[in-house]
Amino acid sequence: MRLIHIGLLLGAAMLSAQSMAHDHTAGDLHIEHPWSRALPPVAPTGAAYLSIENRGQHSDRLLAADTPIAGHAELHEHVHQDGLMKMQQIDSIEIAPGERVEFTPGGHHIMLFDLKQPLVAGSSYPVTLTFEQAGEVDIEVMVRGEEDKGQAGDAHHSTHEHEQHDHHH
Ligand SMILES: [Cu+2]
Repeated sequence: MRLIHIGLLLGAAMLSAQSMAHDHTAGDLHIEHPWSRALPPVAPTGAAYLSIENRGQHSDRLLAADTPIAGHAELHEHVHQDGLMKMQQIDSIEIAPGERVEFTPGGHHIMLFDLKQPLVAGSSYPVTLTFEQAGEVDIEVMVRGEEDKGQAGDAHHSTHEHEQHDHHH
């Protein structure tokens, strides 16, 4: 645990792509690049993004997310409705065998309500994911500032398509 923390501190100090590359494997699930966008201290809500790959033979479902830095967290998706982009809560997300589910701005995300601490660039916070099969999985989410834009995730999806999208509930 101590080694992990030192790694995070060094990564944050360098603000390099390396600092985002802390993957997590839980059974058949491989979780990559958990990150949040840095927000002003007054922001009441935030969002976390990541990708989950199922390298096993059996389907799993992400059922819930929880973090001590927020009053509560929900699984959300974006839907196009009447020409508008809207968010709505979903109960769970299936991660089928051999598939990768991406949580990205403008797509699925973990919505954080009643933030108890600001999302400061370079910091990180813990999130517990609950899966139907894999059970509870603890991950660490990196908070990225503007200068880190485009470094998380893969090049095949845009990270800035919906960055002006507000989270209103
Ligand atoms: Cu949301």
